[in-house]
Amino acid sequence: MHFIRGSFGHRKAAFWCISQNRNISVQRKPILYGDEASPPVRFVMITASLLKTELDFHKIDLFKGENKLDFYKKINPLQKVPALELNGEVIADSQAIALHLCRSIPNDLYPEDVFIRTRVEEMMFYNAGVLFPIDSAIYTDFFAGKWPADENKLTKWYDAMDYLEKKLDAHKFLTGHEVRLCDLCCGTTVSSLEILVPLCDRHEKVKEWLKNLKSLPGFEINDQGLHRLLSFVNTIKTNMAKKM
Ligand SMILES: N[C@@H](CCC(=O)N[C@@H](CS)C(=O)NCC(=O)O)C(=O)O
Repeated sequence: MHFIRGSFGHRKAAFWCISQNRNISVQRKPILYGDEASPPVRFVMITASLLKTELDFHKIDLFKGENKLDFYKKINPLQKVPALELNGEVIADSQAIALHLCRSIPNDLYPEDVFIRTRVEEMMFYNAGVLFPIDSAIYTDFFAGKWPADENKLTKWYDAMDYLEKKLDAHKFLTGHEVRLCDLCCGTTVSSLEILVPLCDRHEKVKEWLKNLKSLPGFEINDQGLHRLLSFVNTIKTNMAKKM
């Protein structure tokens, strides 16, 4: 086997090889850029793991500001993680990445049934439009030294948890008795903020749901990321305590 053209640059992932006088296109594994401390990154990692889709993980250390480096800005001008590079294209949103992976392989996370899909998307939009922005706003304040958390944001968070509690009243997971894609994205978000803002007593179902998710294969990825996030949270808390 002999390479006739190769490009390992960040924008062009594909390379070609020649074998037995026939051109064969060899596609590299998709590259996932991210930091496991980030809930949307963990969401993509868990999805890929459950689908048995291999990704090359390229660490972008958020705590070293690597998302602001020139090379990464060229990959994702939004300077956010995750980003997935495949076939020379970049997808720069976790929900879009996870849906793309699910649409490529038949699976139960995002089954063919149109109405189940709609229910799954409903909760994915809830994560993207409600849960994640609150999580992100509270964490941004925390890392900027604004602590305790703003009451207004906490109220919004607990209201959002009330809605999940209602959703989980009738069944084990957000849309029914099976785990779906929306459980993964909402679960990574809720478990991340839980480190900083514990759930209330009235959120028993949410706690039970998190416990159920934790026992799923692939969800150890979440624990590893939370562990990394927690170590930064603890460092900041220690520094805050020293200043008091
Ligand atoms: N909607 C995006 C959100 C991505 C996002 O905000 N990621 C955060 C980490 S959790 C990030 O990259 N923050 C870096 C920064 O804002 O500088 C997704 O779900 O992919």
